[in-house]
Parts: sequence; C-alpha cells; structure tokens
Amino acid sequence: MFQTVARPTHPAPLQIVTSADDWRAVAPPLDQRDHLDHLDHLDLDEPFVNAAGSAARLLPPAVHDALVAFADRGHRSGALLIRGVDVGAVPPTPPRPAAHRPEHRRSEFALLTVARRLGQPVGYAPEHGGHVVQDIVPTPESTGRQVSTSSDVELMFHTETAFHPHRPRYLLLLCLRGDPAAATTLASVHELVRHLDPRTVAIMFEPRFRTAVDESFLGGRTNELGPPRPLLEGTVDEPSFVFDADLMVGTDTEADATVREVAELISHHHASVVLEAGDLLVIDNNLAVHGRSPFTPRFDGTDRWLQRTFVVPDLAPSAGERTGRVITTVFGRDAILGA
Ligand SMILES: O=C(O)CCC(=O)C(=O)O
Ligand SMILES: [Fe+2]
Repeated sequence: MFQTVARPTHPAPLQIVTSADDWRAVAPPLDQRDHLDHLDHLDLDEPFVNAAGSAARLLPPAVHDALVAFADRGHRSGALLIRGVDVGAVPPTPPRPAAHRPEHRRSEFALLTVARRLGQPVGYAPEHGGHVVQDIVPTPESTGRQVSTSSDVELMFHTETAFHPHRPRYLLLLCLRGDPAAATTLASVHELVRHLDPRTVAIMFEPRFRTAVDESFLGGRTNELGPPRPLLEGTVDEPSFVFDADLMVGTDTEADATVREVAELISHHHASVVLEAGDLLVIDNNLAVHGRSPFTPRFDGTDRWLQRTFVVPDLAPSAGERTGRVITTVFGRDAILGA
C-alpha cells in the first residue's frame, strides 16, 4: 500500500484586497492628465513621477501599511499581491510595447505611486527603450524566446537582470488584462534554504557562479559572462538571493551541479499566481525569483497585458550610469573600450 506524503506547498504572496473606490484619490493631478501630446519623447515626465511620490499619502491605508511592512520585513513568499487596483477602461492590447497614451495614465499613476512608496522607479536603456513603465505584451517575434514578451514557452526562473550592478530591488507588475493560462511563478529564498541541505546552502554563499549578460544589453553579441559571484549573500536567516536558471553557470563542476539542484527544487516548489485585471504583484527581487507559464497569444487586441516598473532603493549608486531615470550601464567589451 502506498502512503501519500503531502509535499509542503510554497507560501502564496501576502494578499491585500481593495476595491476601485479605495483608489479614487490616487489619480494624476488635473494639470497633468492631458498634456501628453506636448511631450516630444515617449516616456513619463518627471513631474508625473514626482506627483506619484506625493500620492503615497492617498493610498488605501491597508495598502500603504502593507508596503511599509513589506519593505521593512519582507514576506516568506517574497511577494505582495495588491488586488482591485483601478486600472480604468482598458483599450485593446497593443501588438507590441507601445508609446504611452493618455488613457494609460490612471494605471501608470497607481503603479508609480506604489513604486515610489518602495523607492525610485527606473528603466534600463536596452530594455523597451528605457521606459520607466513598460508594456509586457506578447509579440510575434518573441513567442519562443526567454524574454518578458514571450508567450508559448515557459519563462524560466530568474532574478530580474541578475547580471546587473544596479539590478532592481523590486519588480512591480500591474495587470490590465489577464490570461487564465499565464501564471506568474515565484520561488522564495526562505523556502530554498529550508529545503536544501546545509552543504549546498554553504556552496551558494561562495563566489562560484557566473551569469551571462542578457543579449539585449550587449548590442547583439552573446556569451559574455559576468564575474564570479555567490548565489546567496547576507545570512541564512536574512539572505539575499540572485539566480537565473537560463543564464547562470557554476565556475566548477560542484557549483554547476548546485545551479541544477536549485533549478530542480524551484521547478517543483514554487507559488503560481494567475494575474487578473487590477492585480498588482510586487516582487522583492532579493528574496524571490520569478517566471511565467506558457500561454497562447492571439494577437487580436485581447491578449494578456501587464504594465511593469522596476524600483531601486536609491538613485545615487547609479549616478554615473544613469540619465534621468534611465540606467545606461554598458557591459562587456564596450565597457572596456569605453564605447
Ligand atoms: O509575465 C510575467 O508574469 C512575468 C514576466 C517577467 O519575467 C518580467 O516581466 O520580468
Ligand atoms: Fe522577469
């Protein structure tokens, strides 16, 4: 006779449920709602981002307090899910990441208000033109690639821009239109250190892992590996985790086996969230890695659509490698040549 041993489930993100009414006050200032046509560039203007900073005091109190607690103490799942954000009337999903349009301003403002409570929203020059708020929509060119605009492949578990010296501390995904097949997957470092043996955890604290720089950051060149770094920093009780199941290798056989062991554990021990319109998922990029299940795009204006922003705790460390809110760090050969 078989005995079934229940596998402990991965904790779900901490959930805060709100209603559209709770978000009424979190709206772009009147003088900033309609002047988008006057901008000659396609990104958000700084007064808009600053207004979002002040609007943190207008957040629903439960959301505000959850953000404060999440920034202070994290959560064992590594993520916070705010439901019921008012995203306004959602136009058809654009066929590719699009320029910002006035009808997006309400959802962008809500996203940036939450972002500003956690730190400073930024974009990365090589990704989506450096926009601070990016559209994550399936594109025909990317269906099978390991990029956020993919669709019919599993997006493998990763720390956002694992290779980057100014990687975001938080990743915010606001869903404007969901797809029931597309689950955002999350695996928390707290679960990892609980389920791996201490010897493996000790190896993870050693600088024996290299991460390939994402193609898009290398102007088309590939196979540029970053310097050896640990997967874990801090302590076992307060760890910070960097991992990429696709782009990371060990510097020796034992470290390489550790990468595979971690990937294997995460592949069967993680949380899944199917985002619906009005869901805002805040991922602590130091505590959790994320991915996405495959889904089938239709390219007819009804596809899944997320708005995303990245948050760094402080703009100062990237000062020499940043223009406004766009981080411009150059990698690999170009960096050495000063190109
Ligand atoms: O589509 C998702 O749920 C996550 C995609 C992703 O990895 C990202 O936007 O960074
Ligand atoms: Fe990602």
